[in-house]
Amino acid sequence: MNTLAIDIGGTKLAAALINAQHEVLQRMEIPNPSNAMPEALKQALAELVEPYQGKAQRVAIASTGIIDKGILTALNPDNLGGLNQFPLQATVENLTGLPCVVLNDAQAAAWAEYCYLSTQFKHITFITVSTGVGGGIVVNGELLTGPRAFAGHIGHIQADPNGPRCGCGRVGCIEAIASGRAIAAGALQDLEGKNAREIFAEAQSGHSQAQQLVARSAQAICQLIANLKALLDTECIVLGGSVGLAQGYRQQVEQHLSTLPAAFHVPIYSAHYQHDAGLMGAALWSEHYAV
Ligand code: ADP
Ligand code: BMX
Ligand code: ZN
Repeated sequence: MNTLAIDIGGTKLAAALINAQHEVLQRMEIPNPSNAMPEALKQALAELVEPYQGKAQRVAIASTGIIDKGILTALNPDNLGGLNQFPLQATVENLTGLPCVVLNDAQAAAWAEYCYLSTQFKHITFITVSTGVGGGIVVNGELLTGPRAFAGHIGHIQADPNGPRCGCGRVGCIEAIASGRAIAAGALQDLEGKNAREIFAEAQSGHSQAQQLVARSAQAICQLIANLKALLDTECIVLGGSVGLAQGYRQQVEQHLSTLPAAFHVPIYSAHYQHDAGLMGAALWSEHYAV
């Protein structure tokens, strides 16, 4: 049985075939059109699934946004061009003629990382620091999705009541301070217009404003982790997303966390499945549900 796994992020769409041995084959990526027109996402999905026609028996999708009963709604419309009530599951079932399972990208990644760690831990929290900041929570071996599929949207916990307005409409969300978009939005002078990847490269070569932007992000994620520890007594944190996996970032978060009281300490791992955690998690979830 091959699963066509799809990961819809605020910046990119990825797809791959995942076989029965859980190997990731024929991976590809295209940019997310980030357009409010549902037709733009539909076209991008058509382009993405086309090379896989006839090669898979089911589809599993991890997507940014609130994914409730197969319908995608952006919580932070800035990250997805304001898409609202997009019929994701039905669209992909029509495009491929295959059964399709859909869940939030960070919830999916949490499931993959939990499956990998399950002999060691029963309570883990995955945090993606990427275009936005997302989360997936596993408690006692169960993925929390919630009655409205909203569980784990930890990027929208308030970090600073005087902070920048978040695209979700709240003020000072962690996402508005720590995400890739927030890092880019905070850039001034010679850094203005650069994306988070470029700002990280500047920080590596000693640019002090770039270093401050990265440090501000890492500090906000550290405080989020301390809050999660107090709320859930989670046994470990798994960090993913391109910012979360960037060189030196996890170490900065660990450094800040080590300065907090011991009760808030929790081990932090980089995602075992790296940038494929969402793809793998969706595929494993579809097996779990045997669609
Ligand atoms: P998505 O949000 O689509 O899942 P990513 O996890 O790649 O995608 O996150 C995209 C964000 O990560 C963007 O803000 C981008 O600038 C930033 N980014 C990409 N590569 C790197 C890198 N090597 N170092 C730091 N930031 C990166
Ligand atoms: C946002 C939100 C979450 C998502 C998180 C990470 C939208 C469109 N997305 O908080 O659902 O899990 O970003 O998403 O409101 P990514 O695009 O950074 O991978
Ligand atoms: Zn928010």
